[in-house]
Amino acid sequence: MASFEFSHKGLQAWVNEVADLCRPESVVVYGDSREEYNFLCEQLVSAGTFKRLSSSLRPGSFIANSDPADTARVEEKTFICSQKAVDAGPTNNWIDPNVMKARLEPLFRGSMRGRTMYVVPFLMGPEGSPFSRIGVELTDSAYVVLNMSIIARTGAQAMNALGTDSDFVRCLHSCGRKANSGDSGAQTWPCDPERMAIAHFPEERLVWSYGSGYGGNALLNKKCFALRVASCIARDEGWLAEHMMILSITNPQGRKKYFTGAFPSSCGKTNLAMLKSSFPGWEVKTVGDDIAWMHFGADGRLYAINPEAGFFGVAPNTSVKSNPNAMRALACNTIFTNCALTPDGDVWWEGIGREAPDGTLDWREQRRSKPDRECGDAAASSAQAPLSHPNARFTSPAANCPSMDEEWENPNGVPISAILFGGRRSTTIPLVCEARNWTHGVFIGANLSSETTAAAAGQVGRLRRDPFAMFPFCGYNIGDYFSHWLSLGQNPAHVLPRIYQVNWFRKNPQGQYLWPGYSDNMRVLKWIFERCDNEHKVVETPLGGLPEKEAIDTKGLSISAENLGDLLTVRKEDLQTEISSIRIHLQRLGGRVPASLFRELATMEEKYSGL
Ligand code: GTP
Ligand code: SPV
Ligand code: MN
Repeated sequence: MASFEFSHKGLQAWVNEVADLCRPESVVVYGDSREEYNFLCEQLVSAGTFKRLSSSLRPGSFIANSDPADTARVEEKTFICSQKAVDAGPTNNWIDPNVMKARLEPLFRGSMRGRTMYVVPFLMGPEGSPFSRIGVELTDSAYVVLNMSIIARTGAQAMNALGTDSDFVRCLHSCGRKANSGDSGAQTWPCDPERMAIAHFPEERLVWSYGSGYGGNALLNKKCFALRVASCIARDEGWLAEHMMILSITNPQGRKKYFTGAFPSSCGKTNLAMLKSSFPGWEVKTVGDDIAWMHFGADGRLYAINPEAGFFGVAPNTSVKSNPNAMRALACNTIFTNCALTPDGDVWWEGIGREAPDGTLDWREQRRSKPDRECGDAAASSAQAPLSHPNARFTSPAANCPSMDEEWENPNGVPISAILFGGRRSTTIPLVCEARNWTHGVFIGANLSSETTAAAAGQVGRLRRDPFAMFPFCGYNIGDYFSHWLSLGQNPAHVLPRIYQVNWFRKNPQGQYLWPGYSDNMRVLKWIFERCDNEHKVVETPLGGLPEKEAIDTKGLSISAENLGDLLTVRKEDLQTEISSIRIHLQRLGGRVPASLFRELATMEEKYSGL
């Protein structure tokens, strides 16, 4: 049992308290040395949770398959337990904090029996940055520890930051065990999906997660801390914690700008952040692929840091063609979850760009042979059960990624020139449009929408409004969140980034994408870059300013004039539906939605009537 002495009294007290409750067999502090990392990998190989991949094809890498009932974030079982229900607001499941604790305590009681409890201090953000924050996760999952050590800064960097008295966010995690599963703790993927709960106590800077070992449910540094709890801290302190990628773009004259972009889960952040430009002289580099913490600096500009140190990226459709930088990042020292395993010890997924060899094991460890082994787009082979799970993921260190920007760990962050909002919209939303001003940009963010994806459990392809891509991640009342964004725009000292809406996913009536996407998104980034320098005219529409057709550089692109026309057309009949859908959405979000967003809706309607 806990025989550890921490010089940090608060940490000591909390570790003792949790060990008393969860009754682990031992308590181990994870220090992030090579030896500790390898030891845990070996342990997971012995337990059957990990399989080591071929050391020549995929050195230092492992594959894990989760329980089929534990493959994605579970939004219905995610709670914001603020003191008052109204502070959690309409987008969150709320339960009184005392009620939630009384419900979860019996589940945590003895939940770590027969297991080790790992103490994992972690730092979110670059070492020495005034914007970085500390957390400690207590977990009974070695799989979680290893993933955390890749996507967050664990070990000495975190310990040093913690010191003897620094504040930290408390993250308690137990996989639990299914009722009647015995006490052996020997399952390869322990979990308790029936009783799973991911509970946030924002006022206490505390997270309790029980019953899942997967992704954002269990790697508590990521969505739980860096978005849900951090969004509350950011509101209190006047900054922003956002579900945004961060990239840099350099033009042929060597001038560089940084953009952030909010896209809902599995809607293209990682791919955009790692975009490989095909335009001579233009270059894109990566700062972050999922989360941005942003602060206004002394010069009035908005600066962003990436609080993470690695990627937990969507595997399906990642290929040398679609995302060569990600393929390099996952070439070694990577953990793959719910991918398929080839007979020669490599990973495979739909859309990897080559055929699956005969005898490939699918993510449920079933051996598969023709005609399942089709190569192609994940969606195209949906007639067969896919070999990889649609939310299969790779966990890779940023240090592996050849496109990291030289400033990606700048403690002060990088200055942001433009903010992008995008989602999967098969109709209505054009390839790109520009917000008229900050308030209109906040209106665009507030109404962001997408067809749902496999990143969260539930139906895929259903249109939902996902404000700022934060619907599942904003830790407080979304109306207050909109007000927070609006208020930052009212400070005359602030030099505001421009705001854009983009849509790579518009389809023709046959269901085919109109836009090639991926590296060709560069053509849109280039237009935005030039707009930030006041180049080009825009065509005013009720949605915002569209590019003139010839302003999008299509050199070397084989796209029909008709398709490009469709991508840059705002249809009156589509707008009518969009306006009523936005009205329902904003009304449903309730009384705290700022009046200025309804005024923006009225303006949109006026412009629509004038068409
Ligand atoms: P999370 O990690 O869940 O937050 O996802 P993300 O926003 O980082 O999305 P990601 O870049 O991983 O892309 C998700 C899926 O969309 C992958 O299967 C991509 O191949 C696909 N995708 C990304 N960009 C594009 C694009 O421009 N066009 C098309 N058609 N698909 C894309
Ligand atoms: C997302 O769903 O937005 C992700 C994956 O980035 S997870 O970490 O599981 O939340
Ligand atoms: Mn994400």
